[in-house]
Amino acid sequence: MINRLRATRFIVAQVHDEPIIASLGNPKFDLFAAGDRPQNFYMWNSMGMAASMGLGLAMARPAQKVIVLDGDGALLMNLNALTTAAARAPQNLIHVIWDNRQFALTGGQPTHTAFRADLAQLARGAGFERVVAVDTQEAFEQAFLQAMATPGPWIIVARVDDQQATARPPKSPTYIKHRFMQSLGAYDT
Ligand SMILES: Cc1ncc(C[n+]2csc(CCOP(=O)(O)OP(=O)(O)O)c2C)c(N)n1
Repeated sequence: MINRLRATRFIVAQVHDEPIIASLGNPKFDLFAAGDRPQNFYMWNSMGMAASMGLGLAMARPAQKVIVLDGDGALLMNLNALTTAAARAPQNLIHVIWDNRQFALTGGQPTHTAFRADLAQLARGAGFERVVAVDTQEAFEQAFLQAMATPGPWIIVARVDDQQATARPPKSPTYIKHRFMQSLGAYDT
């Protein structure tokens, strides 16, 4: 099984100024722990919205890879994000889903992937062609490097352990948003 923090550290070591949008809960906590940077967007509370935000940004900035770090629970709350992203199919989108089969942050309640749901199959059914399911660090690294080097959109479903994150990013959405937009050159000043 993959350790989410270790895999997130690998991602942060590979990127330069590519934006990373991290879903609420452990994905964003581990992104902060792996390396804070203005190009990190930490989603607070808006469950499922990292996927939608990543799609919008990827469409607006086609020349740059846009990375989304999602949780299985969050994505399952916004499954239509998959069908919309597959229909638009921005080649620069890399959507990583950390599947720990639970809503870890709120007490470890099982998500539907703990029963019969398969996120890679759902992504294929939505229309994605480049879908990889991985359960070792080595396979994850290989998949991520391929996604960075070749056109997508890419979906990487990574089976992770249930380790909880310990670090917490800043809690001001306004600060996070302005810093992020400035890093993208979205402001004149
Ligand atoms: C609409 C909505 N319902 C519930 C919550 C409470 N909530 C915050 S994080 C979370 C669990 C997220 O699960 P997942 O995306 O799988 O990440 P994990 O916690 O497992 O890392 C829940 C239920 C919320 N923020 N918004």
